[in-house]
Amino acid sequence: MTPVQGVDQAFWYILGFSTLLLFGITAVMIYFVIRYRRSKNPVASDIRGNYFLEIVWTIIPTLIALSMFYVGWTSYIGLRTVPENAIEIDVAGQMFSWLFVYENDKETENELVVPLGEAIKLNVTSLDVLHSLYIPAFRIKIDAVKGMETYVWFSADKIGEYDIQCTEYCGTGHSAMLAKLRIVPESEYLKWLEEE
Ligand SMILES: [Cu+2]
Repeated sequence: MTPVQGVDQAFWYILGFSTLLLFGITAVMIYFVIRYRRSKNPVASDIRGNYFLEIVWTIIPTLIALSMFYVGWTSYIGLRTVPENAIEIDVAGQMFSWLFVYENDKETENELVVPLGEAIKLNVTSLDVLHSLYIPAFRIKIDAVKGMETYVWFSADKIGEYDIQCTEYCGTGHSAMLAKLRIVPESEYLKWLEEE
C-alpha cells in the first residue's frame, strides 16, 4: 500500500465511523425524546446501574478508538519511512517562493521536476520565517523551519503536474507562494537536469 492509499484509508475509516456514530447517536436520542416524553412517561424511573451495559459501552468505543489509532499510525509509518534508493532534493522556503536544489546543484524556483517511477525525498528548510510545504496530491505536508531540516517523501508514480503550496501563514505574499511539481519520464528528467 502506498502512503497516499494509507492516508486515504485512515481518512475514510475515521470519517465512516464518525458518520455512523453521528447518525446512530442522533437516532437513539430522538427515539428517547419521543418514547419517554412527559405525557407518555410522567414518572421517571430510577435506574441504579447495569454492569453489563457499562462494560459494553466502555469496551466497544475503546476498541473503535484503538482501531482508528492503528489505521492512522500505520499510514503515518508509511509517510515517514523513506525507501533507500530515493532521490534527494533540497527544498528551501523563503518569502515568498520555493527553491529546489538537485543532486548536481541545479537550482530552480517554484518548479520541482522529478522522474517518473522514483521515490523522491525532499529535505526541507527555510531561509527566513516559518513556511510549510504542502503537496496535496501526495498527501504530504511538512513545516519548513530556519536552521532545521525536516523531510517528506513521495512516490512519483504518475506523470502530470501537481500543486505545491505554502500552508503556514508567512506574510503578505503567502497566498502567492505557489509552485508546481512536474513528474516527467526519466529520459526527459535527465535531459532537463543537464540544462542550464
Ligand atoms: Cu510561506
